[in-house]
Amino acid sequence: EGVQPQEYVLIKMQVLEPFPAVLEPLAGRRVYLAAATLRPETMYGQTNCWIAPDGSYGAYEVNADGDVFIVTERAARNLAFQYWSPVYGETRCLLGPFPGAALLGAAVRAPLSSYEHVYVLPMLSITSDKGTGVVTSVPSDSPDDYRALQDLKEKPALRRKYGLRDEWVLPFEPVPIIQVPEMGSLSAQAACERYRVHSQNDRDALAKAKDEVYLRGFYDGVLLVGPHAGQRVHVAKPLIRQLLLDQGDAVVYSE
Ligand code: A2H
Repeated sequence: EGVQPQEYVLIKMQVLEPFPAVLEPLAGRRVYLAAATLRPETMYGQTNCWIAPDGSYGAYEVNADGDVFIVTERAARNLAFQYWSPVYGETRCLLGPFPGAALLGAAVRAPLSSYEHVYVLPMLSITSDKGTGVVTSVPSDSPDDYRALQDLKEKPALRRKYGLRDEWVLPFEPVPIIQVPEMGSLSAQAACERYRVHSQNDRDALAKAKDEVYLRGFYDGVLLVGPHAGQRVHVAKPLIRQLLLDQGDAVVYSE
């Protein structure tokens, strides 16, 4: 953890019924995978939800309304000290710990996404030392997300290894949501091709692609979709963040 507090937006990705076996005791409740993001303005482009298959997660009651968040234990402890916890400083673990792998293939609702629902898929680079251990995937604008999704699409053996069905992966194409001059409207793909990122394990090439996409997208990017279409990313970002919070589709989380 850094010296400065980091403020994330947690996107509430509601788990749709029928629940995966591990969540069956929670049937009938509002259960969310809470994905930590620094880029709320990109939520129009969500295509899936990432978890660490070998990571450890729990289901925690997070407010007086009985909402349940699936996050790491570390994130649950931090959440319990933030304003919307039912009892200050106290976590209420309903289920867990269970491995991320138990969530693979769950269908979730992704707020603002053009896909009606998306699926939970594995990402090996998720660490348990920041955010919630849940990451939402925006392959149009995140080289990490683009390459991890491409790996699953291009490698049937990788899908088989994790027991993933083709229909959880193959239909989900990156959505053009931000136009960047000279890079087009799928800047993560453009940068991964330019820097020859051939797998999510090409860490050096991936780092270069990420630097370019983040800088260019934030300062020169223009939104293509939603109520702020036509506006610059850095202008639209706080507005879309607030829209997600007002709709009840996101909460603020710091650590
Ligand atoms: B971002 P920082 Cl479109 N392990 O959201 C690995 N990555 C994690 C994580 C974890 N435990 N928790 C969050 N993240 C990702 C969107 C996005 C993100 C876009 C572009 C860049 C980007 C969609 N994925 O992040 O280390 C989440 O992915 C660039 C850094 O705390 C989160 O925002 O600075 C970001 O990394 C938080 O990273």
